Amino acid sequence: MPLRHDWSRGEIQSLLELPLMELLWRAQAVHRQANPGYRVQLASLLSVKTGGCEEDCAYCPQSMHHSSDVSGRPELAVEPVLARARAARDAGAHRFCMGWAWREIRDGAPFEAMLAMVRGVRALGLEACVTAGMLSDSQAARLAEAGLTAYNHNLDTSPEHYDRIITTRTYQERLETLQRVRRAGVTLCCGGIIGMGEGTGDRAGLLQVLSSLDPHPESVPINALVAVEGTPLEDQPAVDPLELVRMVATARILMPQARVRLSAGREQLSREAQILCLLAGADSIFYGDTLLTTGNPAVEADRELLAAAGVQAWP
Ligand code: SAM
Ligand code: DTB
Ligand code: SF4
Repeated sequence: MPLRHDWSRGEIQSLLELPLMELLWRAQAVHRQANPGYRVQLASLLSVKTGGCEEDCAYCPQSMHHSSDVSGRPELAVEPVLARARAARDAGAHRFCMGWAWREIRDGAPFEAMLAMVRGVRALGLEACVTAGMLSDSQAARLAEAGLTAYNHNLDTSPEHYDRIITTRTYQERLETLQRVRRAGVTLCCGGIIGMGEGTGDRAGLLQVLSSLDPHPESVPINALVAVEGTPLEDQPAVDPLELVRMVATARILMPQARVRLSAGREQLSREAQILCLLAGADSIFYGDTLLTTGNPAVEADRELLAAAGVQAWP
């Protein structure tokens, strides 16, 4: 089937609302063709610069606008980061993702350190991903030159719901950042979060924008909100795991070749719910005991999960 970039919001909403059995069947058919071995990529995550961020993303414990601001942790230097990357590789990870709680990248010593980290991670034989907010064309080019595999920058939600979640930067600015990354020849990691009070129409809206990108993002993280105390979203009810299954399945159908990453929120999911997400077409998980500032299932638990599901770690 040819890849489509013209899915309408109505079509996407109809997929999201299909009877679950039908939705899973369709997603599996697409997934089986795109990834016949059901291989799952293990990506490890490390927060290099934690907290004190100028943006006001309502979900994020790293925003200085919230009482949950987790600043105070020292920014990590190149060597300790590469030691963590080596340990992640030795534990079986294939991708190493590094986060900076920045509104945007600025030139200077921390950016030079970021470039050294990217080169070091690549030299270990790992894919390297960075998430650090907005960037300029020349910064994107320098990251590409350092060997960066992917840049993560999420759209998070629909254009309509976005203003209720973030006021300090616009949806349009996010789209422009994505274009800069693409123009530099770095692959895109771009997805969103469910459980932030959005409706099904908003979820369809997010997936509509993602699937209209041409080419599709190579990587699409689907996060379930981790409601952190001190953030404006601390009292959001937990999302129904089946909603996450629906989101993953629909992303898989719309973007057959993308790596659909079952991201934040796995600690709140049963083993069976996670396996349903794999069945729905998720082909990557974050691997390691922490995400950026919150928890993630233990490495041993994830090894058991993959064994129970009968899927292989990538490659
Ligand atoms: N500051 C950079 C940025 O926002 O682009 C990079 C780091 S930021 C923490 C990366 C992504 O993590 C966000 O775009 C958001 O989708 C996700 N995220 C942050 N806090 C989360 C939470 N509490 N629950 C689920 N996802 C979250
Ligand atoms: C993404 O979409 N999810 C990851 C990664 N990209 C950087 C981050 C999840 C963060 C969850 C909250 C935290 O641990 O601070
Ligand atoms: Fe800052 Fe990123 Fe958190 Fe938003 S999501 S507050 S930009 S660290």
